[in-house]
Amino acid sequence: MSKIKSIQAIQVLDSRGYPTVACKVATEAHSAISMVPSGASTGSKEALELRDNNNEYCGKGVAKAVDNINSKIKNAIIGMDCSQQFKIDDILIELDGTTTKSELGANSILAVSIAVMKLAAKTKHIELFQYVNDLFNINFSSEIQMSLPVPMLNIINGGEHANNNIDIQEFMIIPNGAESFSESIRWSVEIYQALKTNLKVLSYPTTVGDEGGFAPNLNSNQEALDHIMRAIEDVTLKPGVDVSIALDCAASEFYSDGMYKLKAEKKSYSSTEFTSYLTSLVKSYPILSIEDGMDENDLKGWKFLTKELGQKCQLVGDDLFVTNVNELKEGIENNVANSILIKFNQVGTIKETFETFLLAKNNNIKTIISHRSGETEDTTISDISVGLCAEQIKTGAPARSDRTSKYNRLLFIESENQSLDYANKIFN
Ligand code: 2PG
Ligand code: MG
Repeated sequence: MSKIKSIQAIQVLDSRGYPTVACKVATEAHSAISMVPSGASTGSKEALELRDNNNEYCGKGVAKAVDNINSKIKNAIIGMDCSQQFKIDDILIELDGTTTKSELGANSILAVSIAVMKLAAKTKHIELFQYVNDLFNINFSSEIQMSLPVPMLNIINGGEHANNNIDIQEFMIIPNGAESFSESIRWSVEIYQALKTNLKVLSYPTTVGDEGGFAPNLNSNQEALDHIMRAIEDVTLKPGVDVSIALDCAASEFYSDGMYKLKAEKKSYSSTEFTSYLTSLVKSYPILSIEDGMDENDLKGWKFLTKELGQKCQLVGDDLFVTNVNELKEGIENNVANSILIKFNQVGTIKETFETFLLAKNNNIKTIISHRSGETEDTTISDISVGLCAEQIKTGAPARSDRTSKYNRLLFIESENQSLDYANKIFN
């Protein structure tokens, strides 16, 4: 028995300089700390992030969420065995009692859920990724293996993540030809630095956006793609063979009155026209993956996009599925998208995150474990990606410690566990 002896939450800062919830949970012998991330381009059906909305911290304080942990949540789970993750998560869900976690806040609930999981791994003296794997397999009578994920690295930032004119939120590289996780990181760093040099030469600013990618003002989305192609070639890698491209359109952010409105290009598209726009990009560039290519409520658009590009491309539902098992079920029934972004703060507990992941696995939906644009030094998502054998991880540029901490954790896992598979076969 590893009884929880103490739970303490405080406000700390995230990578955007706003408060977020940190939680420390301890047994007699061990303790673990979690910090929750926060999104900017959030899906409307995400679990609620409780903010104070008062005159402190520009209204972004999380004192209420912290208080909820230090009072109600603490009273409910103190004395429980920290290895009873699913039971504890059930208690948290019940204590909140709402479908959106609006009573206690998904930020308070998730902080506890993660800290409990980390603590249990420590009490068992095993690595977190190993514990994640055991937890999943035992609870779902499953036999998933472990592997290192293929990274998707965001090197040009736009949309809600940057103060520039680019409409597409994320231009990412997938080093799909690399033989190992460390090789994929090396290639990505070389491309990132080549891109920086090229932007400098062209007198573009090399300041970065929320996820560490460069954020210049450009004339079009194609221009961003051209810069990336050139950077890949500059380091003598082959676009499409060694390194491919992924986009997160975050299309809900530029969809209004039934139209997709691109401000950089001063153009407006219906969902059929926007599908043709994306199809032409896929024809001209080695794009392997498109996330949120349509607005989260544009079902007709999603169906059309999936029909047109679903065989050629990974089509990822982020705002569309919000890591919610019911939303994913509906998506499967409607045959929209073929991959899912998994973000635990969209749903609020480890248990629910795993349930969504299980449904995806059982339906051959590819899984991408993801950071949020507001991050901390917490690297739990790296361990989750390995422990759940997720095909991919998306965690920003290979720069800025809120992003590199996740890659660095994976580099350590790789170096200490040489027998782990690398999930590169998915694209090859
Ligand atoms: C996304 C995420 C992470 P945010 O849209 O995929 O890149 O952004 O956390 O702002 O929702
Ligand atoms: Mg997204």
